[in-house]
Amino acid sequence: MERTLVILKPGTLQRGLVGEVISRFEKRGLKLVAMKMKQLDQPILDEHYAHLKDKPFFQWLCDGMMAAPVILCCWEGFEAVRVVRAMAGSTNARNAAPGTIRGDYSLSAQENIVHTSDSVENAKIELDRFFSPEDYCDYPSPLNASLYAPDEK
Ligand code: IDP
Ligand code: MG
Repeated sequence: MERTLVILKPGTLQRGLVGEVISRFEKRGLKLVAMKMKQLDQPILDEHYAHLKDKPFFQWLCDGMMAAPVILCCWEGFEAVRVVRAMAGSTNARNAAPGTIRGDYSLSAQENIVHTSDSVENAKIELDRFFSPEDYCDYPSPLNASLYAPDEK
């Protein structure tokens, strides 16, 4: 099964939307395998958003990500990276379709509720950035037979 990183951004915590957003992933059938609350700092954001360091909004983005703690989650499921990314919706929340997380809870290109990994390769790198092996919990998933067919992967 794939694993992907979701970061509930500071605004999500400050607006009291943590439960709502986590509930979406739970209801979809994804499995929560690691979760923690953390105050991010500039060095880890320089690494996490390295692909955006030349953008004019880079420091505003980092400041927003340091305004309050974030909730880091690892969700597991078949094709979880693609599924979770689709649930988040377009980066600019004003373009995000209703029914997506960004499209239902935000109106900004920057303050857009969640970070989601954009590829299987980046999910592995990002999960290693924020979680250690001992952060992951292994537990039975008795509903798997109701969530997936035997030949799905
Ligand atoms: P993503 O979060 O949808 O993967 P990225 O291009 O990786 O989008 O950008 C990371 C984050 O940078 C976005 O989630 C958003 O918070 C911020 N961002 C991206 N583009 C803009 C922009 O044009 N203006 C302001 N903030 C932006
Ligand atoms: Mg991205």
